[in-house]
Amino acid sequence: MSTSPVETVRLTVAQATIRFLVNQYSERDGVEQRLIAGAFGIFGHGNVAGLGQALLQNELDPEADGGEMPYIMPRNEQGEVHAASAYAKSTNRLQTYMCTASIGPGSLNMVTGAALATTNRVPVLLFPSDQFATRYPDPVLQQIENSQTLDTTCNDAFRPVSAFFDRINRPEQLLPSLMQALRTLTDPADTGAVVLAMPQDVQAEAFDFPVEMFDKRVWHIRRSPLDEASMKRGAELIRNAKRPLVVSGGGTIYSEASEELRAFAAATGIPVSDTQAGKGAINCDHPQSVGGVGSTGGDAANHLADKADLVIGIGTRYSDFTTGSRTQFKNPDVKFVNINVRAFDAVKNSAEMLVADAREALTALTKELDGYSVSDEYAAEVSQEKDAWEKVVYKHTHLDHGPLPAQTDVFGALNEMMGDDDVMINAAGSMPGDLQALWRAKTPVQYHVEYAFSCMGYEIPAAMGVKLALPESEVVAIVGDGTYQMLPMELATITQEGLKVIYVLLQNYGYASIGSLSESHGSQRFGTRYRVGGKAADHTADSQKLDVDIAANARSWGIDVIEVHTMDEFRDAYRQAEASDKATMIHIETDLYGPNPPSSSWWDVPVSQESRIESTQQAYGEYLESKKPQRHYLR
Ligand SMILES: Cc1ncc(C[n+]2csc(CCOP(=O)(O)OP(=O)(O)O)c2C)c(N)n1
Ligand SMILES: [Mg+2]
Repeated sequence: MSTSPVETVRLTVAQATIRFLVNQYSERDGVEQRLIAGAFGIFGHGNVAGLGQALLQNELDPEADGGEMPYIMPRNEQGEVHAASAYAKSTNRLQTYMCTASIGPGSLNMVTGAALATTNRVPVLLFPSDQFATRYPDPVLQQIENSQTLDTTCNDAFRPVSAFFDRINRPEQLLPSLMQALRTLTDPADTGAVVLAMPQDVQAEAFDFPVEMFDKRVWHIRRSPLDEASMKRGAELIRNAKRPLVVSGGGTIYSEASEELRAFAAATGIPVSDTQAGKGAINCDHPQSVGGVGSTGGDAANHLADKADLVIGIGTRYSDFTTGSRTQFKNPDVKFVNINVRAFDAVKNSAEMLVADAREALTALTKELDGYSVSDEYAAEVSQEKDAWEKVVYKHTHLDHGPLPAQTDVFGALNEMMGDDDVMINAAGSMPGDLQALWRAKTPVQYHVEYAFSCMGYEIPAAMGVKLALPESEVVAIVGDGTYQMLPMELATITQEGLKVIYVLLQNYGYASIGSLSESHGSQRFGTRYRVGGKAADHTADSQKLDVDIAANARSWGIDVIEVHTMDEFRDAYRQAEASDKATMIHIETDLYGPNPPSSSWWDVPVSQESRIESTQQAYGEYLESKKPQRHYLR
């Protein structure tokens, strides 16, 4: 019984959630789009009759909700969240998908995906199902019973990996919770995984919701301007620097600040290096573009970073790969100016904080620095470094290595054949390192490497997310054999949805990445090769190689597979895959031992201080040496 004059509509909590989400839009720079473009969901007793019923009702009569919430049935809950993250990344965080999962294991399968989204600062909206709020039938199937408290469920595991977490125990909580959820999703500084745990009984419970709750609502994605005083301080530091270097991260791309970055670099002559998330914001053929920086960067950027007296970080989190675990910036006087929407990131390395949107800040700084440019000597050094590294890039992408091709030859061929607006995806293994050093990106869309969480298994579902976001682009995911064996199952979803994507499967029978890391750190490639029988230490015995037929396995999900052995065959296969309207995998065996591009950086991976093994003792000595330049950057 309601005494309120407010007009209401009787819906279940799940139905109200879907109707609300259908009517939410994001807007930036005057362009509006649906914020939640669709739903992924795997059903069980936790959500089949709640969110499942609401999605069914929407599919049957979308007009009643004010629009469609297109539903896709994925195969694995981790996969669905990866796809949502990839979708969000491809739309520069202006749109995402919602994901629902059943209680217990289904929901927990989303935790890794949630962590990936939060680490990468991309929005995903997750609805894990939860046990009964009323507790009548406890313990329900898949309920963890905590003997110390009844108000903790397995979904509390989302708390440390979420940007926002809440549990809807009563229908009245839905609106305030949804408002905070969408505020977080659309906040450039706070965004990440937004998690609303939904008890199974509450999902199905009806309530008289105010009709105004379902009016169209537009979330304006703010561009925080740079305040005058910060801008002056930043400009002053830049004017006084002799060897400034920009480190451009994902924030530049999400802010769509490419043009402003290119103009800033051209006007000032300041060289621009990029991180894994930032590659492409400056086009590789821009005179000031010096390529990847840090542990997997190239010599041009790293030599400049070694001596930089001012690092201008734009939209970067300064991961250990970017800073060479705090050894890359060797100038004892090095200072930092950080442009970031998030004060948490802006303060890193004791920087002068320019808390602002990248595009706003770059526009203001370019204007303020009118007439300023770096010295002729420094400009000449920048272009020499750039030219020298470009020769190395060419060499390492045209090795003609044999008998097995090097993966860098595959990357070179792809880089030459793919269009500027096509998307190359990767996340884990030895590939991201080679790609950051060697890939030449001309647009901010082309290089999609998830290297914040570097999660094996991202690539296959990510291709689905990117293709849904960018249907006109050719979407190519490079997949290691290790990654494939970890999470191949969204290939079935790709087939089901008729999505045309291309997978490039690099078969090297194990972990090239961790194998070489292990070897250089004294652990002799232990446990890094797929083998049958014998001991894990016998990694070199080819006779023990476990020959999983990934090509046959991939075919079994319904996609086409082309098996190739040479680079010429690879190029032909790519053209064939491109011409096809069906998802295709190109399967190629590559050399486990590289060769990989030269490195002028370091990555801190601790070596055992004590050991009976000589290789470990030797590696420990080298480790101590490499650690010496490690700094806190306190100036
Ligand atoms: C989910 C997950 N588990 C473990 C790791 C640690 N790890 C990083 S790379 C790698 C091996 C990747 O193997 P593969 O896909 O074959 O690529 P390759 O190293 O051969 O290039 C592992 C186990 C990870 N990044 N993600
Ligand atoms: Mg491998």
